Amino acid sequence: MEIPLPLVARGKVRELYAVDDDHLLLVASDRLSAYDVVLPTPVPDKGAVLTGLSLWWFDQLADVVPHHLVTARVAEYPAVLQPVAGALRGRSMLVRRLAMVPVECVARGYLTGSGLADYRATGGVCGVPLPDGLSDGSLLPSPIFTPATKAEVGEHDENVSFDAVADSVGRELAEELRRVTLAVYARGAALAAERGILLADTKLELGHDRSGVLTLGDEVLTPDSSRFWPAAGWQPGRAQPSFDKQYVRDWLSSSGWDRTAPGPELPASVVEQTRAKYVEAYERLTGSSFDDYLRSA
Ligand code: PZK
Repeated sequence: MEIPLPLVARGKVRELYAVDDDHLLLVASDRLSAYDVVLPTPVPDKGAVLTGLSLWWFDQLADVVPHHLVTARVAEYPAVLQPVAGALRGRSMLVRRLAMVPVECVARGYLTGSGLADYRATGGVCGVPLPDGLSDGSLLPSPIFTPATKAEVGEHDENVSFDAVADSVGRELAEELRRVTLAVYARGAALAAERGILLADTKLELGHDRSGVLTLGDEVLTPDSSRFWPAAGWQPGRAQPSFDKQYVRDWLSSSGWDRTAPGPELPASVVEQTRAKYVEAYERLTGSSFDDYLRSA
């Protein structure tokens, strides 16, 4: 469905549109990426699950940091969007336009991914020293702020030190980014742990609103911005199973695909199992029915 607004940015699996000088529309698709490639087969309701989770987290985090959400009820969207309300319901958010801080704000409680690569090369992550003997999936002694700078399209974000962030945006703002990022991680990890889910790491986008208040943007604490692991399967020393994408990864690994674009179409059984994992993540974390969320949007 064509959205009748100017496109501001297109991510791998979502789009951002200009509504007016003060507002943007964030739209999450049902596309899924695996091994950095967007797959041709959508997962029904994935965009709605991620949007519903973000909305719930914004609410859970309201006493930690203000957020950019205005409304996600399509009936409250501007008139120009009413003809496409059906295509936006559940998977979009009307947000305040922020002046984004050009730093990917990442918190890690467990070691994996680019953090593990950094650790193996330097003994720390983003200049934060870590003890010897850690392996893939290890619990860190305490959560750490591991900022990155946004890479060009197609490249990976580059991990940078806290001092590099301070040189770029000023020490005072760098300290505020670290404090907010670690506070969001702490709240997210504690809540997820109560539901049997480990929050390995998470990436936030922060910006300043028109009054200069640091504000949480984008999506937050979703499976696309964070690594969720089933607590029951955690075992450091190997790659951890992904809460949401493990059926996809297992199927892709046995498919003979060489991980170059385009990826293969997924079988219906893998799509259905993966959709069920996304819905399960929503329902376990929020304690609410996903169908109720869809009805409310
Ligand atoms: C903004 N992105 C990332 C998200 C994309 C790209 N409230 C805001 N104000 C100003 N800018 C942004 C936001 C938000 N959120 C977010 N880039 C700019 C992004 C989704 C799809 F293509």
